[in-house]
Amino acid sequence: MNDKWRVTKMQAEQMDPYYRDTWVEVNLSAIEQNVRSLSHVYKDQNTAIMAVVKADGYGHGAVPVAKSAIDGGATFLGVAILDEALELREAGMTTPVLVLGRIRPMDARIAAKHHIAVTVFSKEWLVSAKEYLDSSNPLTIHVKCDTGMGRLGITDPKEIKEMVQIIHGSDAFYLEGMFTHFATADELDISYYQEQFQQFQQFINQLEEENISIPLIHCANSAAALRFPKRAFNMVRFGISMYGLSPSPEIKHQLPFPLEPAFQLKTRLAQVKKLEAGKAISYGATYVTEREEWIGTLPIGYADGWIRAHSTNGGTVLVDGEELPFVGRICMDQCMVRLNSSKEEGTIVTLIGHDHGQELSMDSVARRLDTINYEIPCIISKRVPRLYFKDGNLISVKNQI
Ligand code: PMH
Repeated sequence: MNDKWRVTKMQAEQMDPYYRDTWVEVNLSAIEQNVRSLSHVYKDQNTAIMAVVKADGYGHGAVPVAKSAIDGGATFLGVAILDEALELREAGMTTPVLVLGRIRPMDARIAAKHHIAVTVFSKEWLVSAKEYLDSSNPLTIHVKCDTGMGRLGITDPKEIKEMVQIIHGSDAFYLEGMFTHFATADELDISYYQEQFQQFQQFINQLEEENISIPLIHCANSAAALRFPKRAFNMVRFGISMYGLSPSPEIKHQLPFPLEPAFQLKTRLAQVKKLEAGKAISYGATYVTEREEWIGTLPIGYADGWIRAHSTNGGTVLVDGEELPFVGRICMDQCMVRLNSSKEEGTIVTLIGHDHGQELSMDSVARRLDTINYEIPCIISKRVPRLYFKDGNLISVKNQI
């Protein structure tokens, strides 16, 4: 058994058992380091780091990622929905959390009870939510401004005044933040980013005109935080690059420090067989062996988020450092690859990550599926256990089924 699989008794208590040969390895040291590297970029300015751990930490696991981000210097957490915020609280985390999406007014009380900050972008919402709140437990609010993303937020800087009147007029609310979100901060052409930034500045000017002071002003996602630190105000929302991935291939060369990817997807050969020429593989019998071929069956399929397009779009895996193609259609729980030679059953197969000095990067896998790197770890399903490594040692396992 490899050394990295050896665990202490205390660590063993953090281990969910799992009974399959397909798993994700999350390198928590990489996450911690990516956050620490960002904090060095901001060492001379008073800018907090929010670790964005929505969607179960972009598929990596929200709680362990959040803890590592905090070890690296993050002081705030961001999620998309209230349930995700409550998961962090249930895990005993007391770090400030902001829900970046809308919550229902009737859920304002539970958010307040758990000290979870929420995003607000309408007066009507405030009026409704007030019915569910009392001054002994005020709800923390960040007002969202739509400066050109066209998603959530007030569009007119003048609306700020009326919202602040309602917020300040009630002991049930505490106004902590104002923010916006960029649509194109990861593009080489920064003109639209600049337009959005100027529009956000209008909202800030409005606050100054009305003599309203708000402790936290934030706008930067990873791309903006890495490229434009002087325009980050006092908090950045660090998502994709905390996981070691570039916000886009175009700006990879502009990043101020090397990012360390945290996510690898591995499986083991379930069966290896030699087929003679003319034998069909998988549903539809779309692949037929041209000669005598070695075929390996992998215990991962589209129900694990390993969708059929990986095969139809010319996907590959690494086995003992060799890049090998998928053959035939990917099934729900299994798929096949063509080997160059006989391999022992149980040999490790890398679908994303490193193997014997070779790499199949998240970016290359995303390109294969004509999508962005964000999407790939998010869609690897809960059926695949997540194994957490720190300093090269396995420290915990999460199996969500
Ligand atoms: N802030 C908000 C409001 C977001 O929606 C996101 C990511 C982030 C910060 C972090 O961005 P980053 O991962 O680029 O650093 N949101 C999304 C999204 O809605 N779809 O893809 C990423």
